[in-house]
Amino acid sequence: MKKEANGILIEIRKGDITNQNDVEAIVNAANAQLLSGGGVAGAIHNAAGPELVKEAEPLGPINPGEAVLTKAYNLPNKYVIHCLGPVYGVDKPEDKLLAQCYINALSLADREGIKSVAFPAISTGAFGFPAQKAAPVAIKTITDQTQKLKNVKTIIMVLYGMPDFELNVEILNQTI
Ligand code: AR6
Repeated sequence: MKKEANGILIEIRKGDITNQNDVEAIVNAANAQLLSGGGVAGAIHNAAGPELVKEAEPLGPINPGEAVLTKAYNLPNKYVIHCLGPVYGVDKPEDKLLAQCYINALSLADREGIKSVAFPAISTGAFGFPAQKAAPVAIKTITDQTQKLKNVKTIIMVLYGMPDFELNVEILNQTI
């Protein structure tokens, strides 16, 4: 499902973030130490290979809402943008910190001249942010940021499961 805002394409996809062959940068739902882990981070590090952790770990630790950039190694992308989402109920205010992930990832991508960015649903797995609360924050923040971006032309949300995919489609339809 695709919509346009300020000349930028916003797409909702169902799929695996490590399998986005047409995207320049994918976003990692990282841990503070920028190590491998479970969920998205584990899948990204497994697919990228051991070079990724060598580049990423010295850039950490990062704070909730922060984003840093590395190469993507064996992934089919050029870059990985590592974001630390808030742990729900711990890092507050959760909504603001989650929005900062999307804002900082997109502005970093834009500064680097990156044209397409794919996000997973940051914080909605191990970090416990309810999907129904995270989706409007993600979609609204992405839509707001389209006013500021010069280089990024495509922003994709990649949802792993059908309920999350349908939820994000509904929220995008309500937003634009
Ligand atoms: N592609 C797309 N989405 C995925 C994939 C995938 N391959 N795998 C899981 N998801 P999570 P967090 C969904 O836990 O909540 C890690 O251990 C998943 O269903 O990856 O920010 C790190 O090391 C969920 O909806 O990220 C951190 O310690 C969403 O992606 C911690 O978890 C995010 O789930 C980060 O937790």
